[in-house]
Amino acid sequence: MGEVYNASNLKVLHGLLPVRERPGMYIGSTDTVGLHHLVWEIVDNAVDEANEGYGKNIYVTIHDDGSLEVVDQGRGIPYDYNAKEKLSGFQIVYQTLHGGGKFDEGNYSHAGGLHGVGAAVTNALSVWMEVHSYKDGRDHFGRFEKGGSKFLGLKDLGETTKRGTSVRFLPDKEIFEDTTWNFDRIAAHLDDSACLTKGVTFHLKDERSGRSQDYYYEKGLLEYYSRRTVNKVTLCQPIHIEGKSDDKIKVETVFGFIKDNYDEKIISFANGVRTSDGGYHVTGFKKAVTACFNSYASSHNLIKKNDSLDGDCLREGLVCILSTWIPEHLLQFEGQTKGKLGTKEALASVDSIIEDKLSYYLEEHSKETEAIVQKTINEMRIRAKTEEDKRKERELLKSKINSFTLSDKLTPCSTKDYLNNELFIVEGDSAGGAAKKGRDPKHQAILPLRGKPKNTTEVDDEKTLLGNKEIATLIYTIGAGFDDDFKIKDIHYGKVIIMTDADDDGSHIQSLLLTFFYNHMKPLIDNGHVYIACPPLYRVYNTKKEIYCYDDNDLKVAKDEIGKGYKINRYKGLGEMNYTQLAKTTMAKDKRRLIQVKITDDDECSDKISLFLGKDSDRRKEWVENNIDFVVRDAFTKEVSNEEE
Ligand code: TSJ
Repeated sequence: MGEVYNASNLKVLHGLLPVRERPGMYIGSTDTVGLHHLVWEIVDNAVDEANEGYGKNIYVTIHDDGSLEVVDQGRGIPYDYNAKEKLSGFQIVYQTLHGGGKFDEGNYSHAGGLHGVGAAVTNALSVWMEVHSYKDGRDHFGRFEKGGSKFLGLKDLGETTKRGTSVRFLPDKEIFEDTTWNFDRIAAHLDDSACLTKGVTFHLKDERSGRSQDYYYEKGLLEYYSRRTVNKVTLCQPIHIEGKSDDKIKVETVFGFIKDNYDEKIISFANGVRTSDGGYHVTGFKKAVTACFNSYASSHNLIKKNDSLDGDCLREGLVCILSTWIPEHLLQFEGQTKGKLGTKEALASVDSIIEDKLSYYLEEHSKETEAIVQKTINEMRIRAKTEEDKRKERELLKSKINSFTLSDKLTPCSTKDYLNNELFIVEGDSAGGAAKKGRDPKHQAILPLRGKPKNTTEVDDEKTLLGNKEIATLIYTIGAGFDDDFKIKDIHYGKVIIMTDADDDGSHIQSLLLTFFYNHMKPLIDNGHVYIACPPLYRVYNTKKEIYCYDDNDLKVAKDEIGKGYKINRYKGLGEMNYTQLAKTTMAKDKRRLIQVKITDDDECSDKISLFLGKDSDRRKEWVENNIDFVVRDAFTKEVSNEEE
């Protein structure tokens, strides 16, 4: 009987070759991330079937031989001959790249698969694949080999009481760098799938270690929400809304507000795929929530007639899980990593489903709603106040500067040849002293800054800066105003040179100053007036000669040049140099090395500028190093003859 392969089915197809030739196009990569895509392609098909209401269990087994098996309890894959395609159902699913595993229009299938060709892609990248379709009381079996190019025919293995599909495959070592399955990675995916497919149990078993774990969410998203908000004080019970729009878009969301929390956390999915960049479904959600709370607030006289609640303020403390299922013909992903839902219809659908139900809900839960509205109003007040604070502080600084008499801290220079004059901003009073003595008094002025502000927060840092007397001096000294009033033609110095040590304090002061210039005197940077001084790292000398070195290459050259019997001084900071050394190196127009500060990417810079003021000095330093372009100017490291010393 059906115990033998049906010879007419024994066919060799080469339709899958493109997948083997360019696996990256189909599964992203051939590393471990790509390897696991093979599993998602198979599992997601089983999940789709469960989602349609067929089957309550999905079994995933990592076998000892390196193969992986997925079993569901669905309708079983159609195995019969398809006259139009002249192929059996098995072959269409596993050996062709079009259409994938779907025989009907499969309304809400997963889109996790890269091009919807799921099972065939996995087959193409496997040494072998074995499939059982338990359907109509019979067990139909098929085996593929050599990346799906060889089909050994369909076998009827006889009667069975089972229902469902089983797929087992061995990934090809010729394709993947490493074919070792990662239990935790698979577990995390199954956990996500379980949450979105409530009532279905995912059984994961690892024969290699004997480990096994089940994933089951009775209430789906609601439990996911509870897990995220455990131990948190919330302003309301979780709000659970479900619905389906006219264009058959299904929406489910669970959300709530956490007290005294300022984050907005929206975890969104479209057809079982995480949309980490949001998209139209998220926009629809925000629109509905803002509208409902606004209409509640005005109809209950919680806000004035023409006022409205700000959406951003409303969403502070929001935790939301939003899952949408979009009919296949409407489903569209955008963005480089396809992490954004591009289905425009989702906006109106999600908006109307949520608005419909949420407006009733709010009326029925007036106490909680009022607390959330109050939180929003408070937040709006705080924000308005912060703006007001900022304005006041500016005014204060302005009045300070206008009434300022030159601080005795500044050591000015004697000529008014502004563009040839240089202002050295020096870290610390002692380095300031040396700089003062070593300078060219005609053209070089010195402004010492005190040690860095300690333990400052984002806001405090800016405040410290603006409230800092030296900064006020700096603004006055540069002489061209600041912010909107800054006039580049009025600057009193052609070069503003930051001279600090190459240590953490030095780089903090450096980034504070650069931030200050960026925020309040941007044209100064744009026009190339801001520089960073580079003190030498070494002095190589003998009794006759000395050479200052600014990097290791200089050092090599200097050692050769001085020759036998050279000696080396290594400088750890400006403090180790006396004023004559400073005068001969870091401050000498013809010998020093200066770095001109330029903004490489302005947009990026605006985005990241808050980083400067944040707490993380390592990240800040890294950012300054990566994004502010250091262009070496006046780069002279010539030999210095030692006349006096
Ligand atoms: F990935 C895969 F294709 F290999 C695969 C598919 C793997 C696993 C574990 C399960 C499945 C799968 C496919 N499970 N259930 C189905 N169902 C169908 O293909 C199917 C069956 C009947 C009908 C019908 O309209 O009668 C429709 C479909 C989509």
